[in-house]
Amino acid sequence: QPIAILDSGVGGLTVAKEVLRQLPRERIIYFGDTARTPYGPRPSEEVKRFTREIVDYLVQFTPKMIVIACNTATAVALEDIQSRVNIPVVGVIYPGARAAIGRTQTGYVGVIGTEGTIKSGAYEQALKRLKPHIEVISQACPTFVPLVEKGNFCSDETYETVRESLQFLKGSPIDSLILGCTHYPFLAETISEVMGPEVILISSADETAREISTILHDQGKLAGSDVLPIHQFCCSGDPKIFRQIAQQWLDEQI
Ligand code: DGN
Repeated sequence: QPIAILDSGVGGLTVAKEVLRQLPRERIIYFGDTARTPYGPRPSEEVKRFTREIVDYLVQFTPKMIVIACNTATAVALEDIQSRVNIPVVGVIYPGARAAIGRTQTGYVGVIGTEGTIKSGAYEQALKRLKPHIEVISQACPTFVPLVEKGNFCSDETYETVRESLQFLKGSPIDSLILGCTHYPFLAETISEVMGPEVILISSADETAREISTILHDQGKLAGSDVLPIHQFCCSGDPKIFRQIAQQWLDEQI
């Protein structure tokens, strides 16, 4: 049985890559809703509906787990999906928050994400639940996802967009910055260049893959075969650009 991973587009590939690295025997089925990206500016009810539709599609493949590799969808639809299917459903917000708590020294944590994620306050809640006295400074970066979906990771335009968006956070006392959108690891080099070496960037991919591994292990559902699995990638929009980005990011033929 595969692990189903979904996102509004190519962002969830950053989680898929870490799952493939940590759990190379697992088969994955990925769905990127590239025709309807970005989710960030959409009303939460619409994101919830889109997430349900994708899950309804993915259950045909009888997955053993669903990974909502999109912060925007995790923020508004995780509980809804958990109540609709009887397999484990994992989001990316708690794992990201946990990773940040483990890394910050000063207790000042920055969060960047889509408008939907930042408006939901989901990271702030998760961080404060894990460590009540943490200081959280959040910033929505709505211009980042369209750059990534175009494959524009490191041009002058990208650098300028990132520099402008992060100006406020750069003047703040944070020592770690949560990339609270699964698309942002594609821009990590540029973000790091803008924020400087004293700010650690935290992606939820690593921690999410660890959580997946723990759940599968506890349920005795880790894949056992030595035969390398064949993965499936689906998208709702133009497969050409999706394939190009996926091949480049995962460094394999899609
Ligand atoms: N990858 C999605 C997230 O983590 O929020 C991006 C959402 C979007 O489509 N803007």
